[in-house]
Amino acid sequence: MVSVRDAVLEALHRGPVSGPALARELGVSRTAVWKTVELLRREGYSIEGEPRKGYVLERHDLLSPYEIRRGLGTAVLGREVLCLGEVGSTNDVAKARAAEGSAEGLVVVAAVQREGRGRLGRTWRSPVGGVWLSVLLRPRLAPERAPILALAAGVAVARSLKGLYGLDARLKWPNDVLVGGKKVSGILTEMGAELGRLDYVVVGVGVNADFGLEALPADLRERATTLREEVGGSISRLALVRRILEELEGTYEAALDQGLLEEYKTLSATLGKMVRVVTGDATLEGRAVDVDRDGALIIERGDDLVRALYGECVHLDTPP
Ligand code: BT5
Repeated sequence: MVSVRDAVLEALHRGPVSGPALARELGVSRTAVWKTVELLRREGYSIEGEPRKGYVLERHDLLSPYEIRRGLGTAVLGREVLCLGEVGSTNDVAKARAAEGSAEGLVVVAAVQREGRGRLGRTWRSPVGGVWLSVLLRPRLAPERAPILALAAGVAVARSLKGLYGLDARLKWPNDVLVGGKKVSGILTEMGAELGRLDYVVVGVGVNADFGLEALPADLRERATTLREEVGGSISRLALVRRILEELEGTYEAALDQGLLEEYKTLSATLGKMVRVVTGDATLEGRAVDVDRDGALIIERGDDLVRALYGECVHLDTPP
């Protein structure tokens, strides 16, 4: 059953409508409509009452499950959506829900992260205005192939930035998203596996969206950028979250069918470059020549080809 609240909101999304017309359409009293509009206003929607048109819903950037899911072009991602204010890390929330048995497709979005995490225990700065989201997946995939999902997320973000803002986003292996050589987005995938079987993968995506560089610490400002800086105007987090989910559903399926690599390679800022990759105990240096089906970087070292499945990658022929 659709609630009166959702029915009124849906009608307002379609365009201006008068109180009496809305009451007739929904089969409720005018007072019920008026009270619902007041409720929506308290939730943060800006709804003007205009003499001839009736109620008009102003453009907004409210992140709510309803707004994210409304007409979303996905079958699986976003089946359940949690929108939170301030959290430690959206990945932790999603992992806790995974352990409780939540289904594939759960999306967790937060306004601010106090303890946003990068890879290898690093910190991810997550001020107000960013898109901080995690998606719960339960793929049929061998655990060692899980890194390919991080690449899928990178491609999804790159496609979204191109599609929404025309930005030429590039991927630095494994999955930093760069605009103009600067990091605008980072991806952290974490998995739960048992006896060689993947139980879940949480794909965490952070995008510096609607804030200026001054919101990041000084030491990051050289290497990082934000969409607001690149586009030169405000960014709708709602539109971006929705687009990322739609693109990610496609790249996720492509990754499972092994149809993702060619696109990943064309977006790569790493292939062809001299690189240094530090994995746990080894340092590999040479020319990045390929990415294989598991998402590993193939490095040419003299006459040898060596493989890095994870690690920290530095481009040697461009300044860091
Ligand atoms: C990443 O790690 O790039 C993964 C970032 C993933 C963040 C998302 S947000 C939603 C979800 N919940 C989480 O807790 N995490 C995920 P890594 O490649 O290790 O890069 C981390 C490094 O990037 C830091 O050491 C800084 O140098 C830099 N950095 C930190 N915050 C940044 C920011 N907002 N923009 C650009 N660079 C940043």
